[in-house]
Amino acid sequence: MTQPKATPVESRGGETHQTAGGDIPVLTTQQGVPVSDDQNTLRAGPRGPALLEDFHFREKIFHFDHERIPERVVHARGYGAHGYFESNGALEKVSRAAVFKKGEKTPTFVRFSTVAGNKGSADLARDVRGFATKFYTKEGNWDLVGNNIPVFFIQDPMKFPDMVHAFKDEPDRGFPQAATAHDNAWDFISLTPESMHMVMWVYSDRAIPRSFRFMEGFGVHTFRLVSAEGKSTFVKFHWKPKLGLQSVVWNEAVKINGADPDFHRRDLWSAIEKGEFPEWELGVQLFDDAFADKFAFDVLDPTKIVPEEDVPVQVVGRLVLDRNVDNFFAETEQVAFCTQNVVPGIDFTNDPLLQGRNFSYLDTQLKRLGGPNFTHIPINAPKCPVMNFQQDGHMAMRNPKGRVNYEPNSWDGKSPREEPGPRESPAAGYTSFPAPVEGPKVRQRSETFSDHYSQARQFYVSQTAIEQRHIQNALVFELSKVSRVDIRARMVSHLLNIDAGLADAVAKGLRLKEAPKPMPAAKPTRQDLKPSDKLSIVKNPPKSFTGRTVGALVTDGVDADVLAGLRKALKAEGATLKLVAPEVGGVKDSAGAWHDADEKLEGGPSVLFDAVAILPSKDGVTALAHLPAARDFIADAVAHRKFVGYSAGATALFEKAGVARDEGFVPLNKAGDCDTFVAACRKLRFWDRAAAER
Ligand code: HDE
Repeated sequence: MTQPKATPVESRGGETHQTAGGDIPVLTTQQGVPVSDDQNTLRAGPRGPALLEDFHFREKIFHFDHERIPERVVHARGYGAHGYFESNGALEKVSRAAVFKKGEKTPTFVRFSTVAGNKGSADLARDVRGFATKFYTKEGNWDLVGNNIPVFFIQDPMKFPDMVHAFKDEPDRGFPQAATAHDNAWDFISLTPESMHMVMWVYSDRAIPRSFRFMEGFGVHTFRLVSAEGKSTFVKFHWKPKLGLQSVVWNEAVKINGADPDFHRRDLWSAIEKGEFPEWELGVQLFDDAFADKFAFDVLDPTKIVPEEDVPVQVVGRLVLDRNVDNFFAETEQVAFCTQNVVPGIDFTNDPLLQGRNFSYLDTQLKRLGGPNFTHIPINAPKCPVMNFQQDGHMAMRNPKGRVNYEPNSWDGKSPREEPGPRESPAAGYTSFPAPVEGPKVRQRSETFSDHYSQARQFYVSQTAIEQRHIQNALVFELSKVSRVDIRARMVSHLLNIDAGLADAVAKGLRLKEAPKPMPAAKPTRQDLKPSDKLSIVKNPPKSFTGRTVGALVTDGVDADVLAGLRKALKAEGATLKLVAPEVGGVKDSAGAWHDADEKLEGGPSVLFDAVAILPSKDGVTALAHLPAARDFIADAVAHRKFVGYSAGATALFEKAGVARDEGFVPLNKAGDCDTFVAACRKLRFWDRAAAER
């Protein structure tokens, strides 16, 4: 465990007035005036009216009234952590960026987020997750503002406000919160065929990750890397989680949102507090103009991927998150990512969405952080020298001395000057890659952006049967919340262009009275692309239970050896054991030893764990089986295809809960059985039980 943090008073202190007693700082106003009474306002007599001259009260309330800043217009709910990026040097020849030099360790700050919900919404909303990384490099800040899904809904930034309006709560009624299961969202989607590929991803398990630690990240757009010699290479960025990918199932997500709306932020925070630092590999797909020209899709189209089978992902470094924030507002809330923040050796392409983003992020920070000096806030300030002649403005914190505030000047010759190069010199300033540009001014979508169904199909057919069923169920769930039948039918028309089986399952799930016709497509000849195994989560299991948690339901008399064995086996795996008991105080084991519980049963449902162990004693199970929360605990674990370890005493609870044992159940009668149980848990889910699911 890390050391407890400094108390707020200490960390807010610095030099302080001391109390008469000596070592406690005196409370002061913002002006530093010592306060004698912080409990009572100044008034004319004990029962009289408040006095306007109470400057302490007025200042305190004034400051409180202004505590909130506008939440982000999208990605409002997020959670951040500090860490570092360590380069393995594989990109040294491809990019001149210092961040990619072999062995270079660059401090980073990452913020994960959901997109649609407000700041107080629940973590397990079905949504894209933001994965934004700020690299404080020696040559300035580089922001890689990505998502956990490699494509996007739209191809042109002009449509972003419409898309966001349609997805968020409806303007007349102000709901639903953090959900696309409503008419406006599906009206927009079904009128926007370019979103179909993204629809496959968002209604797959990718949009309900088990935790931030178990999800991939993507830069989405094609970027450029530029070498010291000025050679450009196209690049797509990937973050690959060291712990592998894992998602929850929808019924679990719904229940987690009730049981622990902070499930994802708590998970990240606790992992870092425990010293289990989450880690990702940074991977790149590199390709040149020749590949871009022959590739079946336009590499500038953000609704398309480049399959890993076509261009393999090469690992170029690792990201480790090893420090929680000290102050959520100062760091996570005030961090300002801007896609325009690039460093020498990293450049943009003409992806229209990326070009639009480059305007939006800078603009939105002005509103959110209140002025042009948001780069002075410590979380946004580069960790390399910053020297220019920009000055003044709201909250200016960097205020240089002296007379010179312009360039060129003829004063002391020590004020900053630009450094044009040569490019290969490490000191050379940022130069844009001189990509030739010509053409008429038009508002026109390129023909090469017009195939909206082929990659959507490729994603769908690359999934396992269980993952396909989850997509079908998600679409049926969402469209069942849409009141207009014509919108439901319009969506099925699109699905007919993706996969007949998918369209059929959704049409049946909705019970459409009439079978819709396929949507006329801009490019009617959908290509049947080769399936890509990398697109499936289930086909790429982590083969380890590291970083996961078992919830053990225990009563008095729990077998002391089994409990010790389970703790040991999980520790060896790098996993955690949490005890769930009828009372939070804890239980006494069969040897008479006391174990504090981590959760009271009602507050620790099985949805919060990756696998469960049901370990009541034979005496303890009778009372346990009477508790609805105990029956839900096991029934949900089974419905969510979790592995179940169990004591002999547990069978009475299974009977009461109407649960039948299968091969996903592992008996835990002695300490030695625990290794078998943990080995089973490495598969994460007993998917074979899925046969029972519709
Ligand atoms: Fe964003 N996006 N976005 N976005 N985005 C914002 O900037 C925008 C897009 C992403 O944790 C905003 O600081 C436009 C794609 C993340 O602070 C805003 C378009 C991708 C975050 C904005 C897009 C993203 C944002 C709101 C279409 C994945 C959270 C607050 C042209 C590659 C960053 C803010 C954080 C945040 C605009 C599309 C990722 C309004 C106009 C594609 C992870 O500027």
